[in-house]
Amino acid sequence: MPGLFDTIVAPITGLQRAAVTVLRVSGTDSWDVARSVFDRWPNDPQPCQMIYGRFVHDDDGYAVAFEEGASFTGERSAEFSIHGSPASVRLLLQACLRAGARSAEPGEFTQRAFLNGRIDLTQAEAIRETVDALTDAQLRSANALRAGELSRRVGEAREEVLRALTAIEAATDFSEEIGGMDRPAVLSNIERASEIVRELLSTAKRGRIVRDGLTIALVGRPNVGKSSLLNRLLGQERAIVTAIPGTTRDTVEEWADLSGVPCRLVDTAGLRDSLDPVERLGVERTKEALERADLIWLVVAANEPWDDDPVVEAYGERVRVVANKIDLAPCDHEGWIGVSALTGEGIEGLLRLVAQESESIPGSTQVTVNARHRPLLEGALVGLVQAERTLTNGAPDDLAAVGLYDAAARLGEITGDTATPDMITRVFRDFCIGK
Ligand SMILES: Nc1nc2c(ncn2[C@@H]2O[C@H](COP(=O)(O)OP(=O)(O)OP(=O)(O)O)[C@@H](O)[C@H]2O)c(=O)[nH]1
Ligand SMILES: [Mg+2]
Repeated sequence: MPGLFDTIVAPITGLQRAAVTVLRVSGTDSWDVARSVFDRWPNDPQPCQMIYGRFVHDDDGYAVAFEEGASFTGERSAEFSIHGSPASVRLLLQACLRAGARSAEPGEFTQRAFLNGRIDLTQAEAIRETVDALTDAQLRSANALRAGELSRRVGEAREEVLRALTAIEAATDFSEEIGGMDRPAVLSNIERASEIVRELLSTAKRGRIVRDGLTIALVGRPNVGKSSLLNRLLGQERAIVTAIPGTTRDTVEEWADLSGVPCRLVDTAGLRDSLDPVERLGVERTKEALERADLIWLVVAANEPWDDDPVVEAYGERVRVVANKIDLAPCDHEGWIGVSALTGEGIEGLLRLVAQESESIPGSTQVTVNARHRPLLEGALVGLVQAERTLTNGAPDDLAAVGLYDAAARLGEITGDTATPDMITRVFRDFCIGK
């Protein structure tokens, strides 16, 4: 990003037309910029107090001053609330640019907050997640991350690793002065660190479901009513339904909020051996959908005889059998969920099942790890396990330091303590202007 110390400006509310839009100016010269564009800017502004006045482009509104160390970015800054018409926003932006500010890059306000030590990398991610949250569960999860719980736990694990490392290094460098290493103490440091890392990793699946939704694949033989079920759950005619077997050729994905759980429903091409090349490609895609689904609903027709299905065997515990068309024949199979996509009967049972599968997701405030944290935690665990093995196998103690250094670096990358500029840029890459 250009000029880390430039004074920057951008609207921090949405870019669409609104009653009010807020512009933020951040950087050493922000108060001078404010003085140039706002007629009532005091010589000695009181921080966090709204002042009513007129802006140079002849709109009226409020201005607020923030002191260095007590603003979102950690820098001296000013915020202007003006009428949110495209013209008013554009004219005030231009006035700020003329007064010496430059336009903020996407994510630049948050990046400065990180660089100034106001937040760590996980909290920066949490800001993006908070802004992007569509469901209650996503907002709660983002808030938990923003509160810094993950950083605290990762920090504790890293502290244990650093203690173990210090003990090993000291014993290697000053063995004559301090005698041998306290092996049990070092091993228990490693053990405690591993425990925290394992515990955090155990939240990864739930984290993914909260963030990306529970992926549910609807699969089964042609014509059993998979697309009809999808449409019924969405409350709209999303997928084509006909009486002709092989109607769905490609996977159809759609978001749905089922019992408060964000779900990605994937309707698939009916599974059968076909010579039609298009249908065969569709069946290939069905197989891909099976691989990545959290949950597989094997749809069968209640009015047709049941053969053991290879899907149950191949995907075992992820599969639930949904017997559709119970308006035509009853479903008395133990453990199956009977529904009718046509009449809506039994759909409530299916929704209850979703809520059960997602366990406590909607009400949970527990912090979870995301797709960036997970491989770092897994890598850290590998280093910890290697170090523990080295120490218990009678290999030279300083060899254990290799795994521990690696673990400490990876844990530090999660919070940003040891992240390279490249990694930091990657975190901020998906932010939008004004964040
Ligand atoms: N009676 C009854 N008919 C249904 C029900 N659900 C679907 N159908 C009918 O079954 C036929 C097939 O429905 P689809 O939803 O296209 O079935 P599909 O499993 O998606 O089929 P493919 O895309 O070919 O794999 C249509 O004629 C639907 O109207 C139901 O619950 N009861
Ligand atoms: Mg279909």
